[in-house]
Amino acid sequence: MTEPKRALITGITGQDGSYLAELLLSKGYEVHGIIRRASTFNTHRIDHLYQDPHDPDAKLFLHYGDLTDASRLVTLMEKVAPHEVYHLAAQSHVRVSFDEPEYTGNTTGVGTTRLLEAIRMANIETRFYQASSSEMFGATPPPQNEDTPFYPRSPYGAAKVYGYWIARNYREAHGMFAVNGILFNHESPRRGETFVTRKIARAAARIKLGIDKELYLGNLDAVRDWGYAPEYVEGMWRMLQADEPTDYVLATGTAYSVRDFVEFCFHHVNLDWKDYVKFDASYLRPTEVDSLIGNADRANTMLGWKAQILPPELAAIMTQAEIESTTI
Ligand code: NDP
Ligand code: GDR
Repeated sequence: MTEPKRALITGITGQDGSYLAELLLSKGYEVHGIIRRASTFNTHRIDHLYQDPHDPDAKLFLHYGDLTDASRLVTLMEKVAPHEVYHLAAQSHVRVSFDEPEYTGNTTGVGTTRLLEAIRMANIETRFYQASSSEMFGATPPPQNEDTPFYPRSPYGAAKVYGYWIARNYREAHGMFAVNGILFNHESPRRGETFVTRKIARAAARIKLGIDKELYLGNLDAVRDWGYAPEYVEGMWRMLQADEPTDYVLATGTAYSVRDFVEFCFHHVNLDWKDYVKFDASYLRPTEVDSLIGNADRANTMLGWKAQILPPELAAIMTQAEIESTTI
């Protein structure tokens, strides 16, 4: 019997990590995830996947570790010896990165170098996925593709540009199979509650159910290209199965504003959003990214990947999930 493929996922407790773990387990992989020690449980997104490690058939294994702890990353690479590494861990909140720029640089930026260097130090042959972001394009006008120049507008965006180039450098300098997936916003019912789509879907449901009375938001004019997260983790996997390593944009190619997304969610629960949405300047960013609209032609041609779920349906899925999971 051939040995199953082993994958190591950083950020397995996050939105994407949880969907990717599901996908890889369904494909027969042995999945290893790095989790942070916290004083409260932080594994709720993957609890349904938990397997007792004593079970001889167990396929999911969790290990404590942190992107700021280089020596731990080396011992983990040696121990797991993964065939594929999906590097998803990051301080991923753009607004928070203005409050914590140094920490964001240390984890989201230099954390990528620590992981790449851990692979080299452990002397293993592996394929590496870097979670790059449309935030790297920042102020460069849409449409954006793999050749669009970067102009980051936040400490988060700047840290991701560093991560992009260090991954490319390990590909070019050390011959590593390192790939940048430049992903535009992708959402789901598992999205963190402080990102705008989940915040809106949750509020629409809670207002409908009589729990909340209003929703405070910042800039309603920002335009984003929102896709559905489970489709995007499939794209990540396809990138690492290609014959040659290169970089790919994943996006839907659609353009809707935050205001449009508010309308979709409130429409789903038959409410007029104008009666409930209020402005709070604390949600504005010192420098905003006005418009991100991706062109995913390369992923379509080379990987056969195409987004299926578009923002109006996405908003309905997310709002319905909130209605069903909220207890009054
Ligand atoms: P989440 O914020 O949901 O998850 C982030 C993950 O990183 C969590 O598992 C978190 O652990 C972990 N993490 C944070 N800091 C550290 C650290 N110092 N050491 C170890 N682990 C850490 O992000 P998403 O799932 O949405 O995104 C996945 C990746 O893709 C991120 O790198 C993000 O920047 C990037 N990205 C996301 C896009 C999106 O639209 N979702 C678009 C483009 C890029 P814990 O649970 O303990 O907090
Ligand atoms: P983004 O996502 O910054 O695009 O980063 P977010 O949902 O935080 O913001 C999207 C847009 O909505 C506007 N906005 C608000 N945002 C939040 N969070 N809260 C509010 O109340 C609010 N009101 C208006 C923002 O100004 C912004 O224009 C996400 C993250 O997942 C990154 O990790 C990832 O790299 C990018 O998507 C692609």
